[in-house]
Amino acid sequence: MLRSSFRSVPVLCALFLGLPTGLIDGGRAVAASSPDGAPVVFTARDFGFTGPDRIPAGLTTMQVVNKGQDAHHVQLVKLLQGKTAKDFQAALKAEPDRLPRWIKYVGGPNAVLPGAEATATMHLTEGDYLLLCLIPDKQGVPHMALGMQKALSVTGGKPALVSEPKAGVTITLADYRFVPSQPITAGPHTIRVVNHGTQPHEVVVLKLDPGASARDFGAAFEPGASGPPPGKPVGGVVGLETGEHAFFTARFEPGRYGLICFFPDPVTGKPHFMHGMTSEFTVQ
Ligand SMILES: [Cu+2]
Repeated sequence: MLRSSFRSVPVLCALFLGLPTGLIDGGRAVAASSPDGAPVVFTARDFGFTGPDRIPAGLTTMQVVNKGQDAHHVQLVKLLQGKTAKDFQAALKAEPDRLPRWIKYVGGPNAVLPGAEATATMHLTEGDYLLLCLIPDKQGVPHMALGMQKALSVTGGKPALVSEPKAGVTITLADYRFVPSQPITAGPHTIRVVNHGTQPHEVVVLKLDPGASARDFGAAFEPGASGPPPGKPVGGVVGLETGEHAFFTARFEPGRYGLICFFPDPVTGKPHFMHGMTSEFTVQ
């Protein structure tokens, strides 16, 4: 299942099929009213998101609860130039092999398995956003083309958070590597992620099987690979633009972990892990 979830990320951009109209939830606007610091919760299923249609601008903690049978994440993108969710669908139909240039990658909680949840915190300015799941199914069709798109309006109002969370560790994203500021210890952590690369990057945190590397995990999704990936995704932050930062929270148990980026390189088309964007660490 997980294997199929990530297998086609290398060719993700080639796999956007024509999107049926009406996939994007056009339901009533519902404002999220969360107490101080409480996350805005979205539920992921096979294949769709449910959650609020409208939230206040500002520092926002977003949680994805995976109630599906497959791995899911939330890639939050901002629609620029006054574009709408319908424009997004039309652009993908017209040019199925790439995402439109007028979107901005603004993070979101990264992949978790069924029954698990992940949390990320981002600065959200006013505007129109989409929640997307870029993870492909067994046939290589991204979940977003199967219905995992949700419109989100970010408007003025009182944000749930007023100051950034305190992060003990920063993971810097570069072309093509992860640079942690210090070792990650056992227990719960809030981790700051900043992209100092020249293109969007993500960080997927992996709980690795004994003896496995993050590169081994990535290799399980390359064409022709067989067998399940040696580990599982336990969150992180999905694609972030150059210069942007976000936070995620995760609880680390003693053991072996990895970091990996599946974002495709615009020149080679290969996922960044094939350019070396993986690393491992041991939590004592
Ligand atoms: Cu990357």
